[in-house]
Amino acid sequence: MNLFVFHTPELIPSGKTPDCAIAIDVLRATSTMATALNAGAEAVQVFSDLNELMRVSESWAPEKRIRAGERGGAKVEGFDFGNSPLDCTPEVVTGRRLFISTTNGTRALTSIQSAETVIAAALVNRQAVVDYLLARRPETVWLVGSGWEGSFSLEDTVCAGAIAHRLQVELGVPLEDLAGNDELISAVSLYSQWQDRLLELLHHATHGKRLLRLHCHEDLKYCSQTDLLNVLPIQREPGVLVKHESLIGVAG
Ligand code: 3SL
Repeated sequence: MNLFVFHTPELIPSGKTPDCAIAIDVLRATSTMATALNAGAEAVQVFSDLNELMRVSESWAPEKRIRAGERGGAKVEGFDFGNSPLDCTPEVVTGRRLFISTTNGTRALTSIQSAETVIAAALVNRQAVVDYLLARRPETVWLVGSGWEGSFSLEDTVCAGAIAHRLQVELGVPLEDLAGNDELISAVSLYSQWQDRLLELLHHATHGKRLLRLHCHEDLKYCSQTDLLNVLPIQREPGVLVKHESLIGVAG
């Protein structure tokens, strides 16, 4: 396995696709997607554009859909949800499709949707992602941070490092054997330094501070937890992610 970290979707090399592409938006889109699927949502469908989301979801019965829209950290008027994972309780999401558009996370997923395998990762489902990679062993893996409007985000890179670090431990190989680029090594260093203080790191992050100004303390706490959910959101068709059902015993 050869792992590459790209801090933002803009840094993805053009004209190439990996065997497996992993979008990361710890605060908060991929944390929300993992939580919704874990709580029983039928699927998550992602959109870059809010109007397109409204148009496509219109053909779904209101009791079968949830519309989530976030811009600048806040809920978009007229939508059922903003982008808080804490809204995704089984009572509300079971059997419904989450139609979601966020500032950066859904854009990251859209930018990698042509890869053979597309996954959404966050700290909360880190081990599920690692288990899938260990079972399938894709040759080339991209870990793509969502960043914030084109710039680096601490929380996405630390999550990329958490995934790579765990893989390295489980495979028992030197990091050099896995690292496809320098960014991968720096992501693992970031994680190694902060692994016991992830909530504190999220408080230092620019987007963490933005969310704290919006009173999202509980969201930061939730999203800073590692290996909380055994769920793997995986793309079934472009833009539509479902819960991967067979993490155990998958042949290589
Ligand atoms: O940028 C995004 O996609 C977000 O997840 C932003 S927020 O955490 O909902 O503010």
